[in-house]
Amino acid sequence: MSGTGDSPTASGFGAFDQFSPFTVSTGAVSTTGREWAISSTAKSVKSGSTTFTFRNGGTIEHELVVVKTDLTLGDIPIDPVAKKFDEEDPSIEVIGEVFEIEAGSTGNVVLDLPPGNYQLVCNLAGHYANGMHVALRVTN
Ligand SMILES: [Cu+2]
Repeated sequence: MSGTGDSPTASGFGAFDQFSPFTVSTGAVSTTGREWAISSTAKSVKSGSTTFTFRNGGTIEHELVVVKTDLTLGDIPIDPVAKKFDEEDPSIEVIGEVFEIEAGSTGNVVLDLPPGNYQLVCNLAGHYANGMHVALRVTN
């Protein structure tokens, strides 16, 4: 507690946002689903309001569910009868979704994303197990 307190440290610059090794998209993620894959324009986004665009590039109906989970991509447990995962499962948190849309259609949803690990998936019967999932990381 010396009296000569406030030594102004050299730069007035605050902490710059750190760079990510991944593609960081500012608040927008474009995805395309088909049999049997989902592609995404971003591997990583900043937390906060994010607009998801989902284009159904397949030949049957698909959906885009935004799931926050630390489970390995593709490893959300599937109910053998329903052939889909339970969206209330405590090991995941469904943040929101673009509800199922026709082939050739595009839908959007704006979601507020906390930081963490995510999977963007289609949870129609059989679709997740067939490979309709892609990872997304949400950073601070
Ligand atoms: Cu699907």
